[in-house]
Amino acid sequence: MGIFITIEGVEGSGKTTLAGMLRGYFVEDGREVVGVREPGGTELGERVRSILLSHTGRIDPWAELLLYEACRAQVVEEVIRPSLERGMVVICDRFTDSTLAYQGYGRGLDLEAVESINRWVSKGIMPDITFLLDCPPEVGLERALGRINSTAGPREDRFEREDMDFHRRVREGYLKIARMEPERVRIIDATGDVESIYRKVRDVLQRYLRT
Ligand code: T5A
Repeated sequence: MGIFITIEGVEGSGKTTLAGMLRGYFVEDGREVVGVREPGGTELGERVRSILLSHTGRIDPWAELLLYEACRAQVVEEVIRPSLERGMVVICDRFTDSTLAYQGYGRGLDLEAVESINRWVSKGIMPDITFLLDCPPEVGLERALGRINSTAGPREDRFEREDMDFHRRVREGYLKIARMEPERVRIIDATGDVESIYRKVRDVLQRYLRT
């Protein structure tokens, strides 16, 4: 089996940036790497992603949960499982912890129900290691907004428009998950610059790979 790495955190915490750097790290090391994002990663998932992020009307929280899980079911079967079976490194920008943090802690859906659906949909596939890029939501949203205001950037999405209390619940939710699973979920202070965050992650990863 390959290695399954997930990257988690609040909006704009630097997940996509880090995912790209980690892909480079493994490629240089001569490993075969596949990068995916959630929601997305498959044709079906990318289509559902655009509904999830740009729908302007209200989406019922359970409907929202099931749309995220539908994307996950597809990407697990189409990309993650076969890549791991081929011995590849899979780097996933968000996975089941996002659902527990956003739909569970953020939206207030029943945590056990969310965990149970997560388990069904990921069919026993669990990340080997998860990097939680932790920063106050204000910091992440400012970065995300900086990108939106740049000419090439996309417009803000449904979650970036949520109030600050929602984002704080999401962050706290992530920290609770990390406290419950300290072996798997490594908290990385994501308030610094890109290079220093990458160095911290690379050090943890190298120690993990040696064990
Ligand atoms: N969601 C997702 C759920 O509710 N439930 C679920 O189950 C799942 C899977 C997905 C949305 O869906 C929700 C969560 C999300 O709201 P997304 O676009 O994939 O949306 O997620 P975002 O977190 O919104 O992704 P972003 O691209 O906005 O944030 P990233 O990936 O954390 O940050 P990144 O790397 O793109 O960086 C953002 C900007 O900051 C700069 C970058 O250059 C970029 O411009 N930057 C830094 N600037 C200063 N210092 C640093 N250290 C920086 N790192 C990056």
